[in-house]
Amino acid sequence: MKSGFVAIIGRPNAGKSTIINALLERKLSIVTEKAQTTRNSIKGIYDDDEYQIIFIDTPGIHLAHHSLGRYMNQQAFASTKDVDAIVLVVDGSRKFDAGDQVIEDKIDKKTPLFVVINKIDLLRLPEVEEIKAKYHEVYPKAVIIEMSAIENFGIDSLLEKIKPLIKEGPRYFEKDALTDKDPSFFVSEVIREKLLKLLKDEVPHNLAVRVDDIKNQKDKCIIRSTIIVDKESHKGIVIGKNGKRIKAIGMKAREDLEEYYGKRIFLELFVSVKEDWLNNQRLLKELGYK
Ligand SMILES: Nc1nc2c(ncn2[C@@H]2O[C@H](COP(=O)(O)OP(=O)(O)OP(=O)(O)O)[C@@H](O)[C@H]2O)c(=O)[nH]1
Ligand SMILES: [Mg+2]
Repeated sequence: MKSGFVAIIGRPNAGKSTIINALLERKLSIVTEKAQTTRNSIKGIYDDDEYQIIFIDTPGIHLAHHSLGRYMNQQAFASTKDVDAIVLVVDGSRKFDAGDQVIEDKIDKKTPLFVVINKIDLLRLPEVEEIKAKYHEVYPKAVIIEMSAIENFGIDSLLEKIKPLIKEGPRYFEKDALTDKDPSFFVSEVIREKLLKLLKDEVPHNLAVRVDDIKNQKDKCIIRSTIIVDKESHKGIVIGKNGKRIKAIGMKAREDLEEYYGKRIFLELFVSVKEDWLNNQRLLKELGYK
């Protein structure tokens, strides 16, 4: 058996989580059109009997304005330590800028690097060539791969190019395992995804989801969860007029969770205000950002 670890890093919104989901052919990591969707490193396990490759999805590297943001960046860079390869995902429709330079400055140059130019479905051919040339100049030793993750283009090519780097090793996780995270992490992420999708502006970035209880019974699963916001005004926005918005969020989350658990879900959502939790070390830890 061959086994190894591969970190997937890049700027927010580049398509990292979309790519890990496509590699695993399962929905592991939440995806939204908003930047800074992923907040933790998440291991996704690919296993085809010959190879077990543990892909690590990571938060987008950005200029942090609070402790949570610093934690997210630290998670991303820490994930690149002791891996067999790094996959740097870039949004091909954006020009190389100072934020991309920060990554170049910090990235470990000894680890084999793949640069994935994603979202090529949005580009014309000369634009693809231009951005490839730029990344070839910045990372002369990297293998550059064109991709459109939403169209599943380039995913197999990436996998086939990574495989030769993976050496003999143990099966680190059970064959059927999808991730290293426990079910409550998955549940909280599904709820957070719906919040991100149904809320506008700064609200989604300032909230967290805590799962208080999961009662997984034979024919149903009862889940209690609290949405943490950092301002009283945000609480009202999350709840909506006559509770309309939180109801919609709960309904959408329940649909996904019923599919995941394969049984009926009873989901109870609460909203709690914890001022400036994004800078509170104790709360960050409690919410799994540690
Ligand atoms: N047009 C296009 N959109 C894409 C492609 N891949 C991903 N997207 C979209 O880009 C947005 C961000 O995708 P994510 O996978 O959440 O990006 P991410 O890099 O994980 O983002 P963070 O977790 O915020 O760092 C979503 O709206 C995706 O549907 C692609 O190949 N083409
Ligand atoms: Mg992501």
